[in-house]
Amino acid sequence: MLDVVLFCETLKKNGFDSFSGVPDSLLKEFCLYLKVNLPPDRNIITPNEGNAIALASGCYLATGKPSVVYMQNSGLGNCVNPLTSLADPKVYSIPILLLIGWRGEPGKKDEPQHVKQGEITMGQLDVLGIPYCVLSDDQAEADGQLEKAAGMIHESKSPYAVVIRSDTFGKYLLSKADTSVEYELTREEAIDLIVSMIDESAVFVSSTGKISRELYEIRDKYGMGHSRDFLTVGSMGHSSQIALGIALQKKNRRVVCLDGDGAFIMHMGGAGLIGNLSPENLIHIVLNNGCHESVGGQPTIGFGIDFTAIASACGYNTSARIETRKELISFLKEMKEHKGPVFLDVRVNVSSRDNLGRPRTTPIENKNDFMEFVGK
Ligand SMILES: Cc1ncc(C[n+]2csc(CCOP(=O)(O)OP(=O)(O)O)c2C)c(N)n1
Repeated sequence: MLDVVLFCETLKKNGFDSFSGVPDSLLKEFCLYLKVNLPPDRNIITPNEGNAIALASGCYLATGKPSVVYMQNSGLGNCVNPLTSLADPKVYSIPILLLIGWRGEPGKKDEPQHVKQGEITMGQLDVLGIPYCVLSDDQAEADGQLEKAAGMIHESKSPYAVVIRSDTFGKYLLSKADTSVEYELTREEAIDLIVSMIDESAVFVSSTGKISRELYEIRDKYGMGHSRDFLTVGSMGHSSQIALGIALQKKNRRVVCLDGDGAFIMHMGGAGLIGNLSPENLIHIVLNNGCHESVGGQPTIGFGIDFTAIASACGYNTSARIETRKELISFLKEMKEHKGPVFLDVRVNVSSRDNLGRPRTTPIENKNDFMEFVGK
């Protein structure tokens, strides 16, 4: 295993002192090191991975120094366009060091949403023409790889990728997510109240990470089955548009989107479409804990944005911020009086159960059950 402190020192020795990206559970220790040791303007967590490529490009234009961009391999899709039409040597030729967490590595057990991405990661880099190495877990070898990467980046003035396997980094500090108790509700309690107070005919579309896992367990607890829920286990940031697609087709059915703040911010433009198309049966709920809790608790800008003002400006007919249990209960009790689309910014604590399970159904089973329920 690599010592993340030594890894970051080697990066520094090779001239890398600016970082941006979207966190990943596989890079949790690395992200934690950056959070603890760098000033906020040297480690910028971006809404999505494409933004990080653009930010690193701006940084290079201003300083002539390449930056590091980190991401989970599922983020590669979000940066294909800026990698091919901005950083590529045939366009502006911008040197960037990519650190890519390899979820779904063939031969290793992982969740269904990572399997395909794990298989094609190297192929994607090949197609993009980005040279890469798989980071060794031997310190001396890894140092050599980083030195070589830095040399190639400087010479070619273009991106180079270091692909990182699971369990490459040893523990840094206690590496547990900061648990904040700023707000009264936990995310799980908020979901529980929403599930139990919204009419049983409503369908749910939940976002990737622990939101979907908690929703799944809550349905078990109430013996409701899982056919009302489309669990968007991958496709971070897209659940509100899936919900929109359903709401526009099934106007007599209430459609609830359970979103995360990180996911909402990742593709916030979708809010404009919801507001403009204005389906009255859509309820869009952001469970806002101000961080990416599912992958280690790295901060989002969720507490620094007035989501309700954005939703109103986009054209949602109702938008409200909920900070307490009482406020949530009273809003849900009067749900029928609120004209949709409804937007709720529900503030929740950073907390989740250690024994939280994972969906036992496959994504295809989930899709089939859901379509049958929606079709009724
Ligand atoms: C495109 C993409 N980038 C990164 C990830 C890794 N990832 C999975 S869940 C998650 C955090 C989600 O944060 P948020 O939506 O705020 O929900 P929370 O975990 O706090 O409930 C991230 C970054 C991903 N799945 N897809």
